Amino acid sequence: MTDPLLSTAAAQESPQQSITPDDIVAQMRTLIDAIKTHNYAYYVLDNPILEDSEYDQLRRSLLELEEEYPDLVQPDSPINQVGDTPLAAFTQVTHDIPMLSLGNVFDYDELHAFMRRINDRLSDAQQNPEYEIELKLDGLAVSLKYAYGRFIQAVTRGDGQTGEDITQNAKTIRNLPLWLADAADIELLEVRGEVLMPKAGFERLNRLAEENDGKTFANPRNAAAGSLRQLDPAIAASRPLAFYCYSVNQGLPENISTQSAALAWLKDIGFTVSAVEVVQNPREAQAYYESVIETRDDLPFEIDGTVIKVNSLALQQQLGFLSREPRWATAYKFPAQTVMTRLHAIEWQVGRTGQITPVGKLEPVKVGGVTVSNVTLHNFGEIQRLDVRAGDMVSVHRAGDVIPKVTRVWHDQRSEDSVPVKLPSTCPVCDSPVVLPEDEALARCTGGLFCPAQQQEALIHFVSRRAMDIDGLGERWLISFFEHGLVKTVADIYNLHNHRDDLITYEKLGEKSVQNIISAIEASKKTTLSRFIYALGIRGVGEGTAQNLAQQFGDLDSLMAADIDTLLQTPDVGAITAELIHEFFRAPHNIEVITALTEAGVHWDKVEQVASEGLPLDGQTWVITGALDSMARDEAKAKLQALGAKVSGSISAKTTALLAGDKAGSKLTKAEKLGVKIVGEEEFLAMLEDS
Ligand code: I6G
Repeated sequence: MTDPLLSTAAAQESPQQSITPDDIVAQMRTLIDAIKTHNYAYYVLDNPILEDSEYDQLRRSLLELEEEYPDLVQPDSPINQVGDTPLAAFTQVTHDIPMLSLGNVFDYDELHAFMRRINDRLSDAQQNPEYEIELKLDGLAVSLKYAYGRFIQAVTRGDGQTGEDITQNAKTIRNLPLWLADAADIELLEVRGEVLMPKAGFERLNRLAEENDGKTFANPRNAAAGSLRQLDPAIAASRPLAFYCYSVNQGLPENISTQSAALAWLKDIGFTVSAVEVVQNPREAQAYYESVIETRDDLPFEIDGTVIKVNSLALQQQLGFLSREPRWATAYKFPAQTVMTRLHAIEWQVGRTGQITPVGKLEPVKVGGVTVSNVTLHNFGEIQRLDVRAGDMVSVHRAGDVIPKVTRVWHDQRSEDSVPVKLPSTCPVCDSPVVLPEDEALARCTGGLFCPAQQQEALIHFVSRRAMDIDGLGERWLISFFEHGLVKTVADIYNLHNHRDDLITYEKLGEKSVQNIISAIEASKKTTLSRFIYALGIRGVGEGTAQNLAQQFGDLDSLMAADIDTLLQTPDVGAITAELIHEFFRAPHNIEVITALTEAGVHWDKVEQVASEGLPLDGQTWVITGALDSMARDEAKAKLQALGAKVSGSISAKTTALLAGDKAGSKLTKAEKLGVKIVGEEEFLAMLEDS
């Protein structure tokens, strides 16, 4: 992005030109407009139109002009929007007109009742007035004052009567106008609105805090409140805040007679306002409310409802106030998206592919309009991250169609006898051992072939074309046989011929269809070792890995007996997969099923293993550590193995060489200690090239 404005300051240095004050002001105004446009795009729309460096240059150009011509500094110059000196405390300010709160409605009936109450107070001629609807932004209400167009004061709502003077902080809000040229003849203009932090800015701020081990905020509203409450305006200036105006409380031009026109005027004179809709009746108000619910996730800021106001300002005045709320306006709130409840228990569920996930059992609670009694806690790592225990009070969040989530644990309310959660060591369904491979988030049940929670998935995979290829035993029949209890494990498939009558009775299959199924099952008994390994459905073992395992081990017994280091010699098998294979063959139930399969007659021809003899690295053992620039470690491993080397996971005196990439750690130290040859990535690539 280049911008002709970037050269503005340089142009004014030319000695030939005679520059008038008007020229300088024109240059300043052009720069100010460009900076404001960028500020709006960046802070309000989160859609920057300039590179950071270009933006900085615009500001520098303006600053240079202002330093050289201090008398010409424009009242709305954004140069000052970076923060003054820190304050010792905020001053209390009494509002000229109290800052009231709004009543709430939560459904159509309540909305209707609100409008009926208004009708009850209006004359026959005034019945069913027009309403204006705005978004209810989830920020902090503030009042701003302008004297003859110049921003002079910002005050928080406080208790409604008295708030805190946050003028210095408010001045740093990039879309808050410091000068209103079109209101220069208004002695005192008071507007009110919300200061908020747009979602994208909030996420950026929290990400930055996390990277620097700083404090993160629970939500954009807290972040906005925390930012406004900073005594040091420089900190507030560094926060991505925005101001959205929703009312004029003093100084509105007399020709403006409706709330919607007041907002249009505010927009015209330089304020940011959110969407405005004018409706004629409760049905239209309801339809708009529902459309906002649909699109709320696409908005750049968080909202918690809509605000419905009688549009006529005269009628507003006539209706007046009831205690601390206007009678002519109400918030139509969205169902709460975050609520607190008690987490009674944490149960472990086994997924169709063996993943063990913790599920929180909640005291049922309404969130985002639906009752929630279960919440996924995703994995053991998430439990540790949240530090959540059975019995804790938790905040549950549900937005749109997104599944509910625990967003906060109220540790200060924890009972003293609560105990930390432990990962179960055995599967809650089949009792097989549970593994949590290093670097993996999900724990898994190792009883793949036996575990009832996984059996249906295991069956479908087993008969599939690229596995045992039992053509004729389609998924539909298989699931039905499973549901009727005719097959539980994959080994039961080879016993179906003893249930011919059941097949005919349950599924109303003809003799011929049954015979076809049984023949297909019989034909599948002759297979290959690699298909059989693949058919077992071991996690991480796809077709390619199954072929490599068959080639590496030659027979099933050797594969089943292999330890992790031996498994790691197989091309394509990394630490996680090696651990999963190892565990799979240690689960007694899996062995039972495999034995039943071979006893039923499943067999394969002997595997022809390709000898590594004569290959350049035959007889050598390599270890790989660190990150390689040119390829993944698995690829490097496959290349070494293709050259005849064995690749091991640990360094010993028997290691021939260590291939050391970037950030090599303890393996490099150990190799150096043992005098093992160390090969860098360049040398390795040259070696591949040579061979
Ligand atoms: O707290 C508020 C938020 C939004 C409001 C409000 C509003 O309009 C969009 N409007 C009024 C009139 C009041 N509070 C009192």
